[in-house]
Amino acid sequence: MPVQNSEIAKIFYEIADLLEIEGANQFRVRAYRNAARTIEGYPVRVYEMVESGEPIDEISGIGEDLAIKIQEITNTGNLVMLEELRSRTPQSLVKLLDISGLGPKRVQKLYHELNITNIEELREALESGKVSEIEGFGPKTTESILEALESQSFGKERTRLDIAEQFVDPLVEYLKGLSYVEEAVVAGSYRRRKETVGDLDIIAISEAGEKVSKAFVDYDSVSDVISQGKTKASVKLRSGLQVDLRVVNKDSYGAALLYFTGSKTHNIHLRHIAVDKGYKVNEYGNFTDDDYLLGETEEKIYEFFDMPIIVPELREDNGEIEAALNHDLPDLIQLEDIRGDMQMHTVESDGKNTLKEMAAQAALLGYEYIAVTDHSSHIGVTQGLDEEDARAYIKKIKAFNEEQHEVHVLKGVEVDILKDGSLDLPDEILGQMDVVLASVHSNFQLEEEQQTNRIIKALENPNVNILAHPTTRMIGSREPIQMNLQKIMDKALALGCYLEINASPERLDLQDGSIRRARELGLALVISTDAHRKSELANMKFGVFQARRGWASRSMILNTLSLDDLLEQLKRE
Ligand code: DGT
Ligand code: CA
Ligand code: CA
Ligand code: ZN
Repeated sequence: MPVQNSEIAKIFYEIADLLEIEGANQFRVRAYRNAARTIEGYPVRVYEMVESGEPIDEISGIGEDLAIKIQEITNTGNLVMLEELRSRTPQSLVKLLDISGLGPKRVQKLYHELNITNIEELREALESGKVSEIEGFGPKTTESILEALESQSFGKERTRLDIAEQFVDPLVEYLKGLSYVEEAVVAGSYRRRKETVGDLDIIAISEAGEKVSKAFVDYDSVSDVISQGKTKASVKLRSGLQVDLRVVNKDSYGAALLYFTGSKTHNIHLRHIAVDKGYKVNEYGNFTDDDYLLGETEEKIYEFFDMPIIVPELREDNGEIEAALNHDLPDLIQLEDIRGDMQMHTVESDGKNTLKEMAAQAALLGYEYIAVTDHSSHIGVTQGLDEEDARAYIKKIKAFNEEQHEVHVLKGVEVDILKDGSLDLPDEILGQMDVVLASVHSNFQLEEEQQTNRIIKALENPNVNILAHPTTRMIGSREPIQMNLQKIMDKALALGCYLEINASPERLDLQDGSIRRARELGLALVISTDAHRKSELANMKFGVFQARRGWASRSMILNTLSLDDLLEQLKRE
């Protein structure tokens, strides 16, 4: 069995964690963690590069030393260095790092002084009072670790961003509506716009922490109270989603927002910069010794580090801190930049609304154009367009545009890529479309080479403009197909076609790492909702969040162009 990128990444993640527990140099730790992330999201299987003799140290962030280690992993499935690390430091300690409040230093102490190697042993030692006998584990610390152990359920399910969103607004409004609450916002992975969230983290400003905490646990949809204190509380909503609340005063608002927005690795990187300068940062503010310096806003804290504010979507310690220090952060795309939507379905296939209804809704969103892209007929489950339907449909769109509406409708189609890479509608019909999306909707199981070739063959058809939902993954239910995305991106670039960022919150396909790769290659993308009813046109924001997490600028997203410029870009030789 060839070694997958995810397996290489897993080894490097573990090395980073173990080195950190051992107290290794931060740069070394970060190098492994960054390499893990790069390889995890790398569009080509690294073992294939090794096999074919392609230089892996040309992957950004992979130096000679890491390249040799990767070779060892792909050749043997193992890494001697990891075995050595594990013989010094038990692997199970890594799990303890997930407990909030427990950093590498403390984990190391627990191991050396009490021989604690896992969560069960930790719980026992906390309860018997042994932990509080160690230096650096005062009553406050042990209490907060115990609390974290109770409130964090390890390995629990994650919730899709759009589903979490449904609970966020009413809850935040409820808190803001309390007379003694000045401000309430959601931090955590939700604010970083991750595809899924483990729980919600809310920060509230108030002088009356205990009252806020009480009101929070009394909120209508709360089903369980996990903990309730003077400045914090933790609950489960009826949906099963956990929500953590922190109440802070104004002076600490920025610090708390920054800290609880995370990510953890972003925080740790910032803290190291502070320590190097002789300061301390935590969720209460920036300090010299014990003197509070600042912490009111995130801007002030970043400014303190000589950085412009870093938007939450970038805070993954994935190069954004270095970029901020160089004043070289990417100029990210915004929802307001989008001038049209490039994929949607109507009653002509499996959509719920008519062309007119979709166009009217798009006008409300302020769009200049939309592409209506009903399915071809191959998909058994949906009522797709056959040749005859497609001709009638083209006429219908022409007639619609002649009526002069606010929004111009592009004649489009989402044509199935058949097993052999041919397309489900004749070229003569595809040639009459303004935009042709090609999609994989079947034969997900093909092995990588066949799958890749099939997709490339489809792109080679000069009528095709966009590869829609490129990896076909569905969040939480379908893995990406096996494909060489790098090869496909290279091909798209050479042929003058594009890839889609599908904004449907259950797809979000491309993923952030692949978007970042497209950016490096100079390959433009489109963001489209794949709406099947008019309300789903509002999902564009999820695609924009995803694009931002992939460092995408406006200039690499085609549907930020005017209609004329867009049509120009869609032309193929
Ligand atoms: P999630 O909930 O799994 O989707 O991910 P997050 O990022 O929301 O993580 P969560 O809820 O455990 O914690 C919220 C933030 O609090 C996290 O992004 C960073 C910060 N944080 C939590 N634990 C630690 C820690 O031990 N050290 C540091 N520096 N920050 C932490
Ligand atoms: Ca969270
Ligand atoms: Ca949390
Ligand atoms: Zn589709």
